[in-house]
Amino acid sequence: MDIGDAQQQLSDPVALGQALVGELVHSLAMRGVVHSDLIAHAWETPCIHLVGVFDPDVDVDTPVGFLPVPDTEATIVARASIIVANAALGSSTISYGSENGGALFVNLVVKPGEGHEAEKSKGPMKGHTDAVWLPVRGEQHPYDVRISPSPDFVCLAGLRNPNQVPTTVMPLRSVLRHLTTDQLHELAQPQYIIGPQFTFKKRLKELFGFDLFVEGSQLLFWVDDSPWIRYSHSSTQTDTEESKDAEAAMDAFEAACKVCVEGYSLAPGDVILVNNRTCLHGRSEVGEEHGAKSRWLLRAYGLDTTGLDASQWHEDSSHILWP
Ligand SMILES: O=C(O)CCC(=O)C(=O)O
Ligand SMILES: [Fe+2]
Repeated sequence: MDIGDAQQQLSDPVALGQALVGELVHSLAMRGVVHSDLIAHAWETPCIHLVGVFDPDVDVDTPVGFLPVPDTEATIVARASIIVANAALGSSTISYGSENGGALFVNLVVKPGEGHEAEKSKGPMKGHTDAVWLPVRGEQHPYDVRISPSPDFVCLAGLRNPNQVPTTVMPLRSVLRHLTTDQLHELAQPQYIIGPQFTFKKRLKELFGFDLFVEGSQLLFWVDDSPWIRYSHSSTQTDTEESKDAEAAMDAFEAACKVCVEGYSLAPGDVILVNNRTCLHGRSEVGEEHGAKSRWLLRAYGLDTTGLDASQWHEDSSHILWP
């Protein structure tokens, strides 16, 4: 297949996922794996680490920004691997129009220079869920009913990771074991204020105005007896005038995350799917090195889109969600 054909197929991830998943489900069945058991397992596992699923030989330097993703054989097969992995879990590979122009895949790399974005790209990340300003699946956003849920899965493909910098995962059930019943109760009250993560901020401000804080948000949810979380240290606040207990519960939660860290070092050719409901994720410090052969992951999101309304999709796209 030439690059043009591959680009064409990647531009319709729904069709590509459907085309590839049949074969995958069949070969799993030959090994005695029942498809519905695989999906159930994915929801009981904080992070699925697929080792050596694509040939990572990449003949271009590591990019220095989220976009563009260079079209090479390795990045194409990495992207197709994520699309089929999501499809196997009953998820669609999706993006949001307000983040990175709706790009389905972005480079996670070190950005050279100074300023907030460059610094963030080099540093460690504490436990967070991605797209925290968006509601969890099943909840409505107070600004507009069209606002789509945050992703169920954060999907990362390893192209280069020379210093084996781990992506960190904090399973929520382990974190919650460190908290008291009162703290759990506080976290599940609609009393927190959530701001947007920086990758969404500019476009969301254009759409909704300056004050993007969502008040009255829960951080902890119980969905069919499973705990779900919506949290980012930098984007989650309390109204400190009234809510000392709410703030203390958040501090205890933050401390508990620190003692529940598991590391997943993505080797070139690996894919991980981190559950964005039942765990938090972050990473260790990356360092200054950029471009050349420095760390390079691709990221996409997976979401069960079956309950979404037609108005939540961007027009003319099978994968870009609103906003
Ligand atoms: O670099 C990593 O391993 C994870 C990065 C991440 O979680 C993010 O960019 O939101
Ligand atoms: Fe993240």
